Amino acid sequence: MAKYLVTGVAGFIGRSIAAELLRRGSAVRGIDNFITGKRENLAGLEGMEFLKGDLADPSVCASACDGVEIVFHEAALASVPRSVADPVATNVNCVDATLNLLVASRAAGVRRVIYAGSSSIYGDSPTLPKREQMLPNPISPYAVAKLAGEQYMRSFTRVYGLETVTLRYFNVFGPYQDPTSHYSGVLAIFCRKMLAGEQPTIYGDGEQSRDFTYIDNVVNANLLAAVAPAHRVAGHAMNVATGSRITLNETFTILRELTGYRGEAAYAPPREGDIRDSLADIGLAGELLGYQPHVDFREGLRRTVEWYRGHRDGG
Ligand code: UD2
Repeated sequence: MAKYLVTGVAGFIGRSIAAELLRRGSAVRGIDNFITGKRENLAGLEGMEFLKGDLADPSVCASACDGVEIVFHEAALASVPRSVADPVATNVNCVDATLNLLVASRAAGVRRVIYAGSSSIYGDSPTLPKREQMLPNPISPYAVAKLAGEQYMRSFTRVYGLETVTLRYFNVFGPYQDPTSHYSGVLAIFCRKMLAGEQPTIYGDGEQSRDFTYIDNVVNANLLAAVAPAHRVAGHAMNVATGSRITLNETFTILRELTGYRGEAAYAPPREGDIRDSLADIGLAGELLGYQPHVDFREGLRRTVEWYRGHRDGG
């Protein structure tokens, strides 16, 4: 019987958590509906029990949670612009799915749910770095949905005693991230295009900044959140990031070195719902989990480019 459930296991974050759990010899169940997850991402996870299903269906959530002790809830319809184009789909796949999963977790006697929160909930307030006690100020429907998910987490701890932990991820990147959709993360898109000799597009003036976080740091934070004592972490939300930021223009320059792309970037108008600057204070995750980012931005980007170089077909 699986001890761990990973939702969104065919997405790059879910897949990376599952791979590490399997590497450590744990029994893992994974679920995905393949709306954005890729079947190819399940390669290497053969030791895992896999369920194809949609968390919007409560009976699917019940089967997924059966016998599980700890849930890593990574499933979501990510992307700010996707939510601007279709806010209802984002709500169904982020909010309804999360509530169904929590209800099923409670019914199945799951001990802890660790939730993939998002830095987008901080919105565009000029204060940097973002600290957890700041008032959330979501702009896009995606940010609203991610915030609703974390409020449900907190509620289920307070009302039902289910241990929940929200990890607010800051712009995660790394191997297995889908580079093929225009809703993909910017670094995945840029790596694929620049390795193929195609011109990337920067929306806005390129001076927007992000606290881009390499995937291994996020996996590590999740595993720490799984073992942290409940009295320290249950019902809490904390930033998971590197605590440093870089502009898109600077990123483009580094990627030119790493990929060998010699052209310039194209510039286009800023995206709706975009925020300007993002930077985390990671002190709370350090205090509550013992979290430290072990892989910095440059090293993470180097590893990511190498991975895409070996997977030119987009997977
Ligand atoms: C948000 C969240 C992030 C995560 C993600 C999921 C913030 C600060 N971050 O990421 O934590 O939840 O949503 O989707 O809210 N861009 C280009 N060219 C491209 C693609 C993107 O210039 O081809 C720009 C885009 O306009 C933005 C930046 O790159 O300014 C980052 O965009 P993104 O979609 O990678 O991530 P973002 O910040 O919306």
